[in-house]
Amino acid sequence: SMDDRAVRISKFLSLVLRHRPEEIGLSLDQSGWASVGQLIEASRRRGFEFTLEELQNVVAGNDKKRFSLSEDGLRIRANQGHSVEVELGYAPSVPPEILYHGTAERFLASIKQQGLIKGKRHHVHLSADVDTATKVGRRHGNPVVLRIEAGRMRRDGFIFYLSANGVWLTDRVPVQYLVFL
Ligand code: HQG
Repeated sequence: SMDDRAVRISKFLSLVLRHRPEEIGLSLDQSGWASVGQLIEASRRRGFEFTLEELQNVVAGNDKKRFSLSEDGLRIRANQGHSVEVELGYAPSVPPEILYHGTAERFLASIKQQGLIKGKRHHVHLSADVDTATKVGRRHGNPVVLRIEAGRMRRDGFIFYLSANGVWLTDRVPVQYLVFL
């Protein structure tokens, strides 16, 4: 499991690689990749120091495999969850018949009206198992897990992507594909 230091580095990486690269003067390319050297240097300049080895250990040991290094090890990106404009380049995939979404009780009334919408992120995030969905929901409050008829959605023309760390992504989930358990 991740120790405190690794969690701190992971949270910092999520911030700069998904949401606020400009905060440390970092630039991401259009696929979301940043230079590892520039990342370490830009972070150090802003007062958060970590070594290349620590970075590599965070990528390899991350509980949700949030980040990938390029094959040559020179670039890094977040696998999903961005709010900045990036094109991750995942190919459309055929989802399992049923996927799950973890949310909080207080969002249910609104979800029943609008379906699942993506908010600040690029996609709605779906999980292949109830356990993961429950954990995702708990981040927002009293967790509730919704079933999504992903197979039927796909046959109706909706497109699904599978991120490098196993998160299913789609643009939106209209109410008629949601099952409220
Ligand atoms: C909710 C984590 C009202 C939605 C996780 C969620 C995930 C609505 C919240 C990843 C709604 C958005 C993403 C509607 C959706 N009305 N609320 N119509 N439609 N919502 O954090 O899915 O640990 O942007 O249910 O593992 O919770 O960061 O999305 O509760 O993969 O790597 O609006 O973040 O990964 O919240 O989580 P978020 P999420 P990391």
